Amino acid sequence: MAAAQSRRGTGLFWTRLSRCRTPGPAQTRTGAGPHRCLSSVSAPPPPGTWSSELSRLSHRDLYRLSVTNPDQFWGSAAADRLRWVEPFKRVRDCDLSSGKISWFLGGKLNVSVNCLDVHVEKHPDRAALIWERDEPGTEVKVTYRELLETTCRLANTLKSHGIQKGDRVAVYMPVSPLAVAAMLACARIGAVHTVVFAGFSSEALAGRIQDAQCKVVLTCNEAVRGGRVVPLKSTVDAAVRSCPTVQHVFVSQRTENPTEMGPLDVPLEEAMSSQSPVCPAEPLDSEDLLFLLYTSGSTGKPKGVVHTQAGYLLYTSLTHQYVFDHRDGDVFGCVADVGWITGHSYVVYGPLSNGATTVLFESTPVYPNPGRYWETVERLRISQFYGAPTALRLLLKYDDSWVKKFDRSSLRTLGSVGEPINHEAWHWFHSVVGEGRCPLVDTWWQTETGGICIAPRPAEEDAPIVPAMAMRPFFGIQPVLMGEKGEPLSGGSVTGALCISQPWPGMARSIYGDHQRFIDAYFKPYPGCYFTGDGAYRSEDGYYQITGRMDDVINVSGHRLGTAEIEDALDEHPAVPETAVVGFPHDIKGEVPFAFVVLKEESGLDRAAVLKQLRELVTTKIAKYAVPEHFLVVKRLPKTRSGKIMRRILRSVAMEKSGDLGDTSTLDDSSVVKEIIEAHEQYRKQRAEEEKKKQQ
Ligand code: 7RM
Repeated sequence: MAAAQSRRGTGLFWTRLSRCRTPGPAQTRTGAGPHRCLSSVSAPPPPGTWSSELSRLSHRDLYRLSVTNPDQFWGSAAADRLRWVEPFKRVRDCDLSSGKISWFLGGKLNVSVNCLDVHVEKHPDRAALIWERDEPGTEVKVTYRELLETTCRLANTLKSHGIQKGDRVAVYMPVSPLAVAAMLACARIGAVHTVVFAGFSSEALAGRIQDAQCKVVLTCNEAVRGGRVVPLKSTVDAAVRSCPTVQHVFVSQRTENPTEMGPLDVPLEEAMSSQSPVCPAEPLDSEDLLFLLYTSGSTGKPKGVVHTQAGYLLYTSLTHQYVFDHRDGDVFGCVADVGWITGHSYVVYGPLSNGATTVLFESTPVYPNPGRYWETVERLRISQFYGAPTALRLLLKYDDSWVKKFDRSSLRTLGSVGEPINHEAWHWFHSVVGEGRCPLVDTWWQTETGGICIAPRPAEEDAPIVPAMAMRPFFGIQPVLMGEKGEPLSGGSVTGALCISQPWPGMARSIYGDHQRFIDAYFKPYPGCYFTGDGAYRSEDGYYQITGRMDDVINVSGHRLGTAEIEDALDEHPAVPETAVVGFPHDIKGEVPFAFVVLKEESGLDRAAVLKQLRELVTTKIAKYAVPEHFLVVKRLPKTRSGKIMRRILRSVAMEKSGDLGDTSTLDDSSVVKEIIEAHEQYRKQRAEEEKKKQQ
């Protein structure tokens, strides 16, 4: 009876839909103010609705449906696209103002089954992974059947070492089939993975392990990148010394170099070989934790962003298919590291849930030469290439022949992620790499959004891609721009704080161990809405363009960094009472940290030595890429009467825009500005001289 009713409801809905005029993006935005998401009580749509009806709709109609009837849209997508052990009873129960977000309530499923078993049933011998190893031409293919077996052996290994549902597992590994199997093995048994980018220092790793209270760590003896070996095991050793929760460290042998094994260490391949290649999948609640991923915020402490099972999987699966125009048999090439959210969503979960062949890129864009990406495209016949603007900006400096000598005819879609893509990089990517025939999707999203939220939809009817923008909200995403007084801005040609007014299944659910911080950071600034931390511009046509962060987060080579994290590291130096770090433009990295440093008034202080120690501090506390490119020693920092550092002024000085400092009336002592400008003048001269010497 219930099913019959909602079927009739569906029919009615379509009649209504077919009669209304098609609103363009400019129209859909009006009225999209900060809403409370009312808890939905409607029953899930009947099975088959997605496959028989919705998937045939145009993108425009799908978008309209997704915002007018999210229960219908997401309910049918979830019912038909995912395999459930227990069907869900309710599509969503959300209230953004209190940070309560639940999707597909009452349902049970297993993410690893959806990424592996369902495809093994249909095409066991299709390549799930192509591991593009550091040395070109040494790629390794892993079929869906093999990946399932490896995942099960790893899952059984974890189980036999006491890992149970809900336990946290740290993964500190380079991009490799075992890293993917580790993530999926956790998903299979209901453990929660937290992948830590293998470029982070031992202290950064330890901080994350401690916060998540991980029971085990999975790592490799060494990583291989750009022809060099990078020790990983020794970094883990140093980290776990201060991590009492860690009971075992599993060590995989990426290279043949011997590894010193301690009492916690278990050789991973050996342990797996004695395990069964079959492991029953744990049925998990839609809202059980799938993973934590630490990301930088505006405080010194990175936050463990929480993602859960069904909503995340559905969202990555749908975005992967629609944004990239993924089709059966495609080879999907996302060159991100699995240590970042892009690696989670578009190397692992999105592509595998769609049965794609996904590339694991272990190398760098310039190893052994600047043709590496395109030689890989030719050799692996890559259909979609998804990368970061920072790499493109680096590559376009070389001769175009590095691109043109390779066959790129397999490419169908190009994608960009992580930071704004400038016009030069956009055009080079589109016309040189894509020969002008592949749509280029500039995808905006965040660790917290789980998947792509704003991107062009090239497959949409009469929707041209405007270089470096034309970004439209994905299904279910309702962007709102907020003005300075917190009011929603309507119309085109406006710039404001980018918020999203309705929940979507892929959004983060919490910050691990600190739900209040989750609410405060994302839902308090604009009550009832998710605040992204970014600013954005909306054109007359209703397209969005991201203008950049509005908080103290910077983006170095597409890696997100809190300036406070760097300041905390610098402040540990005994001769440094105070520092302030701001973002400074860089033509390849996008942004680099610029540090203003106050030194203790000590006689005989060796400045050069202190600065060297400061660089080392940041390397050991965070990572190499976080080391400031510029250090400017100043006597004092500009502060308000309440003692807050005015970073805005420092940014202007660094950018040499000191003629335009804005309002300085709240400064405690305005003479500090002159002091800093003079110090900067001197610094500039000194840098210029050093440059000259270098060139001679
Ligand atoms: C996927 C990812 C998120 C921050 C975000 C933005 C910036 C990401 C774009 C972009 C302009 C883009 N997650 N950002 N994509 N800015 N255009 N297409 O990068 O959590 O690591 O970073 O990155 O500032 O808030 S992330």
